[in-house]
Amino acid sequence: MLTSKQCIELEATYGAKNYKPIPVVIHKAEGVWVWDPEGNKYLDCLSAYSAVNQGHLHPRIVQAVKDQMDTLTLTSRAFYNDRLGPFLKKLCDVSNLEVALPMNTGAEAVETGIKIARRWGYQIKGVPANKAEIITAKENFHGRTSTIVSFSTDDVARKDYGPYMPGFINIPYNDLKALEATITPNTVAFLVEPIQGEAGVIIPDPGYLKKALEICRKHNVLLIADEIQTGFCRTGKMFCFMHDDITPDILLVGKALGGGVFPVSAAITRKEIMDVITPGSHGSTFGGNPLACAAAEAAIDVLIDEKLAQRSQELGEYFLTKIKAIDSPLFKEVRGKGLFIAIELTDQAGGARQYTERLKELGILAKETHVHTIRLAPPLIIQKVEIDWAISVLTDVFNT
Ligand code: IF1
Repeated sequence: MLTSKQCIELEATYGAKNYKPIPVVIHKAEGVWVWDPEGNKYLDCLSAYSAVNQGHLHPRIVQAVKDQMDTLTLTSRAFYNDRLGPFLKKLCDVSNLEVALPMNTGAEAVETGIKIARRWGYQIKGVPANKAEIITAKENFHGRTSTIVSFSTDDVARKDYGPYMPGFINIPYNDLKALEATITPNTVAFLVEPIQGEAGVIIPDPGYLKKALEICRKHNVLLIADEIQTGFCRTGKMFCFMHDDITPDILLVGKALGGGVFPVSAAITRKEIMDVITPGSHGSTFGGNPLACAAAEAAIDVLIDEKLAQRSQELGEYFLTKIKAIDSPLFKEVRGKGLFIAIELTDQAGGARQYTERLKELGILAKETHVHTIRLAPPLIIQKVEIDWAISVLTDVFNT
């Protein structure tokens, strides 16, 4: 077996330098725990950016994939396969929506949402050709394609990738007045994260999404919710929009839909909107493949049968309360919804990275976001004793 050092050196030599990982090599995993090649054990408090909500190697998901692997893996969409229909039905049922278009990565789901909204704008709303506008929020993160980085406000993600895609207008997050003031007759959609993940778990005022939807309805604009990170029980409900008792016009999902096994994503909407997508106008070789569908169906079943929304809600509250109780001069703010938690450190703390590296030394894997924030998002199957252990480590690191 390669040592951690060898693995890191190989990546440094043969890999592009588009990441700066915490210096830990993960060799195997089970549930909330991961191990490096030397046998050190760590609590995973990132969950692959919420793609492993069900826990690593969930036996039911692994079994579903193994069974499917022996039967059928890939057909393309040139033919039907017997796993896609049942998967789409399940996905629509849990989303309160009617029809879904399966893709692979989150960025592809976002691209799909943009394409649906633009077509809807031209063909249903009657926007003049090539004039469609989509409103987005500053500090957004929706992925890394050339179109998506066009409306990023993060210079690191965007710089020197132009020419940029036109047709996007950024407004401040959590600002309903700006939303209404920015809508024009050519606005087709407002694309927004219900909680901004990469920006540092930024939670808008209660009712933000509900009021945004009202404004969108009033002006015949589609609300597109990017729940790629907030979805599938991360925030204490199946989807974050459910806290507001609404349903967006277009819902974008990914990450945990693949059960930690495959990239599986989708754009989900109502029939009358999705009908603008016609044969040949969109697709993907791997989107809707039977292996992905098997993983995704099991992934959704696990969330429901193990009541992971409720667990996320209850354990999230417990974890958040306990973190807030750590008396640390380094904390500027501790916030969260469900098991989606962030610790924002003071400027004096000198950057979050040294603390994520220290946490790693003590057996907790977490990742800083931007300079000052540490995100804590363990698999939703985490147990109270494991949270208690994490609190003791966090106390060691921060109660200085
Ligand atoms: C990386 C961040 C998290 C997302 C939302 C779409 C996508 C993402 C709300 C695109 C992806 C990932 C990408 C990953 C790191 C991670 C991330 F820090 F970059 F912003 F989670 F916070 N919408 N987020 O959060 O999905 O195409 O990646 O499947 O390394 O870029 P994707």
